[in-house]
Amino acid sequence: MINKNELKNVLKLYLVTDSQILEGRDFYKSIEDAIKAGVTMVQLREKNALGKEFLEKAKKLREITRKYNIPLIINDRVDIAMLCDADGVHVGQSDIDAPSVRRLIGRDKIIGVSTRTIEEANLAKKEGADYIGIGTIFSTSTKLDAKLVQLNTVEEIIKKIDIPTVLIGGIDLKKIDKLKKLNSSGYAIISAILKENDIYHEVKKWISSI
Ligand code: TZP
Ligand code: MG
Repeated sequence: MINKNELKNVLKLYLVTDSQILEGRDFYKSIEDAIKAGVTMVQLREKNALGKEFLEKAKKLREITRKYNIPLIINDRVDIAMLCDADGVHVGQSDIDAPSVRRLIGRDKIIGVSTRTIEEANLAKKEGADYIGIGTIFSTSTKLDAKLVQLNTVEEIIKKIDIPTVLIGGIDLKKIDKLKKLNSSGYAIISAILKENDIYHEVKKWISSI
């Protein structure tokens, strides 16, 4: 069980999964390599998997993340999170609302909510989110329907709302310097890590630059 006071630290380099980006490379080995190199939290995000496959992946990732003492968050699916005893759930604006998620998963688990505006961020905090995702920061081919958030809005949310934050969307090592001054607790990354052939080496580079 993760201590919520640790949340800011574990958001630092938050790996979000996408099996498509791996293009046939081994899913579990890829995630384990990233964990060994230092990612601080993992979110299982499976937009195309049916329940059975999703649950199987969640259980296996639970074993791997436990071995390294890394929190595991499940995207969208509260049922899967409960069944694999994940550390929490991440929901977007069109998913089950945070208070309902809380009723199901209990007060000790983590709820993350995706936000794009100061109003959404305020509401997420009020409704009991433990952290908020802010994005899309830069355009990305990983999520084509994503809408960009201006950097001054990101800055305003981080300054005005007292809640751990993670920035997401199109973030890579070249763009990270631009974001550091915003003082987000961390960064959520898919392709800039998972598209690399040497995931371990890539994560090491991230660790030294953030
Ligand atoms: N939500 C907003 S952008 C995004 C999600 C899940 C995709 C982020 O992926 P990448 O490859 O790091 O841009
Ligand atoms: Mg969602």
